[in-house]
Amino acid sequence: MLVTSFITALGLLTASVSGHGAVTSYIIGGTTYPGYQGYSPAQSPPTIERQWPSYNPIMTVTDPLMRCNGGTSAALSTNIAAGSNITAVWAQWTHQQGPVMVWMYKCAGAFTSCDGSGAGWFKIDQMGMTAPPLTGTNWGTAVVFATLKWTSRIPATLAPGNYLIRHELLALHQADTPQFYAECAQLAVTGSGTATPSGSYLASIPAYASQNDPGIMIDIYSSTATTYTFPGPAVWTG
Ligand SMILES: *[C@@H]1O[C@H](CO)[C@@H](O)[C@H](O)[C@H]1NC(C)=O
Ligand SMILES: [Cu+2]
Repeated sequence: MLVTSFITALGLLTASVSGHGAVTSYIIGGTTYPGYQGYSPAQSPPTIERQWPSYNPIMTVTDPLMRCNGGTSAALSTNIAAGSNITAVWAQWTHQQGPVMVWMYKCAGAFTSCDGSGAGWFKIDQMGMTAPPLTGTNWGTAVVFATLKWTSRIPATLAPGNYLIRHELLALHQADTPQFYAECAQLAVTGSGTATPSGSYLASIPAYASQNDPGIMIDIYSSTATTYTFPGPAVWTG
């Protein structure tokens, strides 16, 4: 019993370190901004990325860790012009079934008081399954698997201000056992845009959808679906 528990614990620990993943840096306009390195090394210089505790998956869409993998602050932020691109970089990633969803949240003021609460999150980008089968590799997370990167454009008309950007990988390789991975960075968007999303484009995180949403609770091995429907709101393009 003790031995079994120990082996199970060891197995989980090994999986934590060798599998899974988290955003570990960002590239904007050819400049790399180091992100937080949560697991190893445990220490990290000041970054634009909110600190996160581990590479481990979040198993329920209602978990408070969903917001920014638990990260509540970062020492730095960086400017980014509306209409330009940001690339998130993962040090490692191992799953190929499931969507990538990129979200933003407009802070009311300073980053230090920006907690991401309320229905202020909107999607700027996402990629689900571009062609069946569900068990194949025509998925957003398969792009991250192959490149360890994901590039999105900040909507050109987005009003300037302080924003959180949140990169979410939803791994669906285990039947009816969704795994969420999400980290956030702090961006000061510049430009002369005046647009901000409203209404149906906005959601709260955690709980932007139900755990039983068909895009979350899915058995890709027994389902015969030939398309994938994302959980959460539609992408806002500005
Ligand atoms: C910016 O990102 C978009 C979305 O990924 C991509 O289509 C476009 O090629 C990128 N542009 C540049 C200059 O990298
Ligand atoms: Cu994993």
